[in-house]
Amino acid sequence: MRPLSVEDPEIAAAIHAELERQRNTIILIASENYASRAVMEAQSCVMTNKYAEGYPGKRYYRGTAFVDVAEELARERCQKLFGAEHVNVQPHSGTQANMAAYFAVLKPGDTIMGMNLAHGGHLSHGSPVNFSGRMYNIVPYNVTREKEMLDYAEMAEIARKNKPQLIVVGASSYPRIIDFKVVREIADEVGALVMADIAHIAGLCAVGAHPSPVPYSDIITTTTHKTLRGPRGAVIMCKEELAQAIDRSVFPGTQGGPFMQAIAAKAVAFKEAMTPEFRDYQFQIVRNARALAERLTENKFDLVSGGTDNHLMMVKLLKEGITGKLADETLERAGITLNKNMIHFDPATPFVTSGIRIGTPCVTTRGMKEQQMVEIADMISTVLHDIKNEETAKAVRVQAKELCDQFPLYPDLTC
Ligand code: DSN
Repeated sequence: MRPLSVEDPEIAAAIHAELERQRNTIILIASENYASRAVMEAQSCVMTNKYAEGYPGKRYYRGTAFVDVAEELARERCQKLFGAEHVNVQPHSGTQANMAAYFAVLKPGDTIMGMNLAHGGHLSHGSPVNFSGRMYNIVPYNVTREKEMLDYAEMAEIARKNKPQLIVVGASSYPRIIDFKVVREIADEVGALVMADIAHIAGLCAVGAHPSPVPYSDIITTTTHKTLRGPRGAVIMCKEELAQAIDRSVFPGTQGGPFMQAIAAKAVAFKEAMTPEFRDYQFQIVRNARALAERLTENKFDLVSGGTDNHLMMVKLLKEGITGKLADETLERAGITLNKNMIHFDPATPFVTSGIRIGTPCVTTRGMKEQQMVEIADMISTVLHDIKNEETAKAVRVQAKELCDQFPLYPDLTC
């Protein structure tokens, strides 16, 4: 029972270095966030020791009274937060949630319509290298070349032609509002179910900063660690009539013992998400994204679809002749962490790419507002416009650190 720093100084040092990295760099990865101290405490608690296969009140192990309390609270709070009919809080990750959802309502070989990964979708929405693309007949839909947004008329055409059993709607790099109501209408016309994967925008949906998919979806999956700002993990929400199929598909269908410490932390995050502060935070994420996008546009960068309605934007670097890979590597040396990303009709490979994705959840959690977004946009622009000059990256690194110092992160944590 020795402390980590004594038991395993190498891991303790790596954790400490990661804390310092998070403190001292500007993190713009659209899918990341900083969980609260309470969420992290719950996530590293003694519930990690407990096996609890099954569900509250019907477990395959004894000694589950207290983990049952945590799982019931997580379910109830998530249900209330989103207005969902049924919730399963056990999925370990977004892809596992999607797998369980597919297994609940589809047979191998059934047809899924999902957003093309290269146009902003997710691996688990039917990429050929993922289980989803290998097990199901995938019919992708795209954004248009002109507006660089979803074209619902084209989506309807594809649905009429292919008669999917399931339409998956949701994205990992799409900067615009998704019209869940129209997707429902398309699905109803062809007799398909709708699954909304709101991993990126869950926090926004919870407070009305993005329209909710709940009235229009049979199943909703989301991770809990992105805009929702909880622990790493996922949940599935669904209509009451699918509750049993979803629960069976998670356990015993695709998972064994749930991570009870993660479920406790999800419960904490859902409680936090019902506060007025969380609501303000989500709307500030969107205002910050808009301010950053506007300044990048003023600085002559091209944004996919010309801007953003949510927490992220995609910058096309074709005109500048810079790859996404060179951009994210150089920006990291300048103290700014973001990721390269395919843009639609990208001539480069997924490992190189012609774009970068920028998101505001992390910097907004630090308390930054529109004024700081302008400063960050200018730092990014300075680096990208002088990408071969290492001195420029070094100078921006000093500015990035100064900005981070004004918005301290986890001031009381030591590791
Ligand atoms: N890998 C996540 C992202 O960065 O968007 C999605 O799961």
